[in-house]
Amino acid sequence: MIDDLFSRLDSEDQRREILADGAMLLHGCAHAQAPALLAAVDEIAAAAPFRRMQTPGALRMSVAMSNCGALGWISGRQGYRYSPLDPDSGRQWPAMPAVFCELAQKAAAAAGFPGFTPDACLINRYEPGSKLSLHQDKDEPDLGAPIVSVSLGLPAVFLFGGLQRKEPTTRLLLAHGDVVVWGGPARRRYHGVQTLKQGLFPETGNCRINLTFRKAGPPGRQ
Ligand code: MD6
Ligand code: FE
Repeated sequence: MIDDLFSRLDSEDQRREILADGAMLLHGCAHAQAPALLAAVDEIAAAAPFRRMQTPGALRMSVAMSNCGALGWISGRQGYRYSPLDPDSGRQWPAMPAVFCELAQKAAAAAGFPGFTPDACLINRYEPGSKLSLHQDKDEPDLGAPIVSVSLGLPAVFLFGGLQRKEPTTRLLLAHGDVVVWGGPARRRYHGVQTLKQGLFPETGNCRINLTFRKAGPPGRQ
């Protein structure tokens, strides 16, 4: 009886929500893998520590970042780009763990993008007070591949806009285990994350961790 109730809640927790043409929210899709994902984040951060990067305008981002995979997203006075090396250590980024890759592939396929093979995973760490301003993801040469975004830890309000910065945004609460996939016509939509509120989520040390999986290498190459 109780088991029935929980399996029903589990399946309800896995509902899919279409956000726009090409964008889908898979509620709870990463819930079962969350402990393994968080353990892997700790290992990655031991080799490539979280750091608050500088923007081209010389401001410091409030979100702390690291990467894993063949390419990592970096920001500095020279602009935004992908690099095979961590500029802080001069070494390659840690390899992408199998549990990351498998989840990203599964989520992309569930959202209608089969065959997604990410070569980059940007790891964002938000502490209460951190936010990410409205932006487009356009540093990847192959805009045909989707982005898979996994939310862990404290909930955050995600702002989902249009193709022009001035278009209105919708607010979306992203909870622990939620996965957003977007590609196709949604790939260049503006989006951001509102200032993270205080909360209790001991598994992540009271912060929010976001994994965004991308294909950042040249088009066609897998
Ligand atoms: C975040 N996410 O959720 C930041 N970008 O912390 C992103 O900037 C993002 O979630 C592209 C696609 C999905 C995303
Ligand atoms: Fe983004």
